[in-house]
Amino acid sequence: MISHSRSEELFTEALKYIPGGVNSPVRAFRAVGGKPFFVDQAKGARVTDVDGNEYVDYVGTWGPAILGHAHPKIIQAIQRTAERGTSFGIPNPLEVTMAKLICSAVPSVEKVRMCNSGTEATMSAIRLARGFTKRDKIIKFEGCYHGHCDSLLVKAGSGALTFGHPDSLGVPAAFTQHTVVLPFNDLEAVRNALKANLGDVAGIIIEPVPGNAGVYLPKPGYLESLRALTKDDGALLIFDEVMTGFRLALGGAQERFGIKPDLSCFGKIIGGGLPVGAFGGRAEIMDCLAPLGPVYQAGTLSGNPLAMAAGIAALEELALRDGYAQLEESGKQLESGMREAAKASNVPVQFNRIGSMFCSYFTNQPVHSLSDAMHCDRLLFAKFFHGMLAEGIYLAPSQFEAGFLSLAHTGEDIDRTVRAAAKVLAALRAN
Ligand code: KE4
Repeated sequence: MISHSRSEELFTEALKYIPGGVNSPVRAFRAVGGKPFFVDQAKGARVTDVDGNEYVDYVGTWGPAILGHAHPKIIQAIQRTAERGTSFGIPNPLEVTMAKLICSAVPSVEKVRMCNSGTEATMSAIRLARGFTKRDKIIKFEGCYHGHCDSLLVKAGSGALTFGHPDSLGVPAAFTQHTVVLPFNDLEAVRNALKANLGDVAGIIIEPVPGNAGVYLPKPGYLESLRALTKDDGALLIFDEVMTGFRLALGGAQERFGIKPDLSCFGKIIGGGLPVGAFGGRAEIMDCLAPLGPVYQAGTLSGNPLAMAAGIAALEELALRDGYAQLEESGKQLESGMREAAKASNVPVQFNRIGSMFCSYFTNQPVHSLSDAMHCDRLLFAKFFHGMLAEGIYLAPSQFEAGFLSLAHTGEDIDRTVRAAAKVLAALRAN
């Protein structure tokens, strides 16, 4: 019998001092019930909780752990760098290395500015788009999550969606009056919104592959049409690649789909597991940023040597190994196994995947948008989640989150995951 007694003690303690006992809502297991476990350590594709239970981890700290946890090259880079100081607030050579790595991997990025989270990256990109175009409106899409900055926390995905309040309390209407929210994969809605706000839209921000309402894909031609529509209108196309960047290809979703956005946002993988964000794009836009231009943006720890060293080690290892072919193979193996398990169990599951990002939607309808995803049976997902956890497989604790494969997941890990899914789905069917 798996014990969670130490995790439960810690959670009780945490609840006294931390709202909800967690430092980020999605970790609280509120969407699936039960209490979160506390991690003692993580290595490769495994996390081990404080009670000694080990899990195959498909959350990967929500995306950064694409090489697996505690990759030796990242740990060595952090150790070596930390001995020379952790933060200077003065330019350091690693910032130049990181900037060159991002610009060489993502051709649409001619210049890039580091920050400390994905939220900061998207918040800053929005301000920059408004400053560059001298327009106020921003178009975003239902179910897309761009972090928790006020003007984008509208019909957002991820935790906001999980807890059923996609619009957060505490955000005055005045802060979101310039935010237009549209359904994803609906070009007519974009055309009409651009027409209704002619000359007022500073930018369209989008997760090119939404990973914060599960995982669903842009319909063929959708992203290309957004590129053409924004070019005609003068609005900037902003790809939020905090999750997809360096995940779906070294050049992110924009490489995979062959699109050149005007601005791109990054995070997660480029920090090698340390706090990081970045936004970049055409030099004429980026040069509007202080200290060159009138758009202010700053950060005490932006470009700090530790996060740079960890991120550089991660990106160099990714480029060296060209791990994307391996991630595609692992994704294919997981997808075919999960589809087979679902079919054999007769439980309605739609398994969506692109590269190493995936989601099992508990519905008998295909999922191409948030409204499709909302038909899912969340109770069934919760039972599946806990059934898999009991089998030693840790999935994202919400139907509205993505799962991630890493280069540390082996074929045997995936086979074990598929066997567990077959067992859990059969039990769900039986009850
Ligand atoms: P952060 O501020 O959490 O570093 O990044 C915000 C963000 C921006 N854009 C995209 C596409 C993102 O996926 C995220 C953050 N993703 C969530 C996972 N769904 C982070 C997990 C959490 O909130 O704890």
